Amino acid sequence: MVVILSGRYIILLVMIVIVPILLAWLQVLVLGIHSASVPVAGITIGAPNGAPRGFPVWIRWTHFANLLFIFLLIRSGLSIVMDHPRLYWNNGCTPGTEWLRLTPLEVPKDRIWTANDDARYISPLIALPGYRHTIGMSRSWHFITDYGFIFVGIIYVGMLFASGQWPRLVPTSWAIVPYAWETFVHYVTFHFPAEPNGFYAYNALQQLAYFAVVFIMAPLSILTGIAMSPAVDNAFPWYPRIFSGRQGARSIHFMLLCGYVAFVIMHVSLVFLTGAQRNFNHIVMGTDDTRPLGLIIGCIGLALVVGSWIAAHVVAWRSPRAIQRFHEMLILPLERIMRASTRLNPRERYTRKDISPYFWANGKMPDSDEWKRLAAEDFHGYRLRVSGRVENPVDLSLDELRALPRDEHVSLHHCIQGWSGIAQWGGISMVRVIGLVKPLPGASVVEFISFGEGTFGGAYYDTQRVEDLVKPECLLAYEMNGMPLPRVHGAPVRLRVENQLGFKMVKWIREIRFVETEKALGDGQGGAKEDEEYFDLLPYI
Ligand SMILES: Nc1nc2c(c(=O)[nH]1)N[C@H]1C(S)=C(S)[C@@H](COP(=O)(O)O)O[C@H]1N2
Ligand SMILES: [Mo]
Repeated sequence: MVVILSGRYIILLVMIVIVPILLAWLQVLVLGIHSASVPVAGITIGAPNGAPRGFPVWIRWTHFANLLFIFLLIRSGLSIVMDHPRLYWNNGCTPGTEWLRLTPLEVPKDRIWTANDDARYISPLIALPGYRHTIGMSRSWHFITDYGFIFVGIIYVGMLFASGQWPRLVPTSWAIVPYAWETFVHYVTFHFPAEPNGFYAYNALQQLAYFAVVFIMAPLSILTGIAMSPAVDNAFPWYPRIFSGRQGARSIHFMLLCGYVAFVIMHVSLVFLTGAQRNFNHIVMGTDDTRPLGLIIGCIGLALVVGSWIAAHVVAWRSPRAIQRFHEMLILPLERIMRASTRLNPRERYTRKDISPYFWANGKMPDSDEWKRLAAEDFHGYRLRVSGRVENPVDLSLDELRALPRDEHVSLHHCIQGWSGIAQWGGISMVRVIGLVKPLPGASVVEFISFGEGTFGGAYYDTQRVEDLVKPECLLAYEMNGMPLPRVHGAPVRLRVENQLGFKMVKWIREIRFVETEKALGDGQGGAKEDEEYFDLLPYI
């Protein structure tokens, strides 16, 4: 895997890592090492009467469950990030402005280079499910695991406070900072100190690290995760701005992933370096002794965790549809709420000056003769047919479409792969189209059929619920940034649904049909991407 970090960030990373280490060495050379033991975090984890509390059963089980989930999250997260292996701080994802690139490729300027072309391979040994462009399945795993991770997190933090164990993790005095520094100096200058017995108390640096993971990193992962949701971002455009935009949120989300990996490496190393047998008994058995049992059962637990990666991998490849369904079942309640809530309606808050200088393109350009012929004559012969279960089917030329009332908005586009971009879209609202054709009772789903092909051939199509189409800012767009819709972006007409992910917005629309259900179309999953690539049906997140 190639990692290319932009110059500024190399300097920053070096400063963050090297400077403290140098300072620690300097301190030891000038002042010597203070003591053979590191300061404990100022508290002892005893009950008020001084009796030790140790590791009750809920700590031990949540610790294990967390271990299971965090690895599945990291592994599926790596598959997700490789589908658009570039990280930015700007919403437009302009090539060349990445601060981190996980691909050796520069975006070619002399030909069309889609986001799908840009996806990279990652080994299934480190990612779930790995390989190239497996984002449908990796997202399903990521979101399924999210439920577990958040559930365990709530139990853990709740119990931490309910049981009075919280002083284990939460620093109560600023003295923790110099103490933690002192501990850091010991470690990086290889003066392995005498450690407090972790059954009763942690050293200051250890406490700060645990505190940071539980109370800073985990909540920040959840918050930045939410900031990548199209429904949330287009309903509350102030929210992603907290993280300097959707790409800022994505960058921070990835840094946190790296943070967990770094934490796991250090945590596990220290568990082994400071007395594996005793430490394993603490967290596995809840006893403070040096019998081998904890280590043995602990290793079985670790084997189960590794087994979960293999199992998740096998299920992803053998029964992807089952995972897709399970994911769908879990998010169904959320989907209902998001669909019904008018508070989540998209609300344009962007202005023309926010328009991104660059906008990635996606999908295969149509290469049917029909589309090429139409394109060659600037779509003069194009007719958009809207039919199916409607009272009044229509057949409109581009000029007729343009003669209808025009709507426009500036919005943030969210591709499932991770990139985004702000553009202005002009066209006719779907509400007006619906008013024109008058759907018959029972026509609750609308199919958009493209001139273009899906990833594995066959016409690209996708479906929408009528409830979503009547929401604000849902357009049949024939203009982008004040110009006729460019060919790569879907000429002559494409769909815009601002509370959803990009793959729902069919480009190069040939035909629109009102139907009763998506079940009778294609493989019945609601669209080409859902059928073939197991994309999720909750496009709001
Ligand atoms: N016909 C068709 N429409 C499509 C696609 C496609 O492959 N074929 N890709 C979708 C995806 S994944 C995205 S992100 C958007 C991209 O729109 P853009 O090329 O204007 O950025 O189009 C959507 N519409
Ligand atoms: Mo996309």
